[in-house]
Amino acid sequence: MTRGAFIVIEGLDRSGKSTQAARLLERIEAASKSVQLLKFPDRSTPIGQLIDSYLRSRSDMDDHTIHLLFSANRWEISSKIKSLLESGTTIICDRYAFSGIAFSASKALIEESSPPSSSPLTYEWCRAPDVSLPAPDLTLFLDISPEQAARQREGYGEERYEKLEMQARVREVFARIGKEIGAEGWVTIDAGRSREEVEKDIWEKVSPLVEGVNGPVNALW
Ligand code: T5A
Ligand code: NA
Repeated sequence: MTRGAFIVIEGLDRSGKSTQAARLLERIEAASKSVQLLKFPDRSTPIGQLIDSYLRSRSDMDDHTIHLLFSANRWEISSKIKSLLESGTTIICDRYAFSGIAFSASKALIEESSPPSSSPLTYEWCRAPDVSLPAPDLTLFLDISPEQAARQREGYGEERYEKLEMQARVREVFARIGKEIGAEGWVTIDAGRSREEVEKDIWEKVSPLVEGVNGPVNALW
């Protein structure tokens, strides 16, 4: 028996994740397959509303607290993810736990706003709350230089983490995560090209999985 594939799209801010997630959804629907698009943070839940307010700098929070809320926002949807996959639905997920680690682990080194007394968020500490969430079958990392993302993509700089120094650090942490996951589960896509070129590369990687995946849903780490 096969199940649905769990496909995650990751990348820096404004790398084109939502654009590509929507195109991928259309392609899979056009192939008459059952598919659902998810996005993290899911700003629609009560936890998601706290996250939204923080990202728009309408509220402040301790770095540990906001990190755990991002993770809780995934846990509150984790059983839905698992049952959708088991029922044969492919899931496309716009950001996941890897963003959680990359952004929180980066900010500790960058943000002057952290009070001097707060302990830094290490890579290991940031990873811990997401351990044993459903694991993606494939993560597509949309790679773009922070400079290019800022230059050619509208709206850059509106939210809290959209600053060049922060994004450069985030990119380094993503590279570390990609190495740990390994080439089978983590594919880097050059997102500095046209929407069509990026879409074509993504489809090449995803189309074999759309027929279904064998074996149980894995656990993250
Ligand atoms: N975060 C997230 C954490 O700190 N911890 C966590 O656990 C999680 C899950 C919000 C922030 O939260 C942080 C990371 C983020 O800083 P979000 O809600 O995903 O995360 O942010 P959004 O604002 O929705 O998305 P992004 O800013 O990341 O943008 P996308 O989705 O990467 O880019 P997209 O597709 O919206 O495109 C941006 C613009 O570029 C154009 C588009 O038309 C659009 O105008 N564009 C292109 N232009 C030229 N060439 C291309 N190939 C293009 N593709 C898109
Ligand atoms: Na987006």
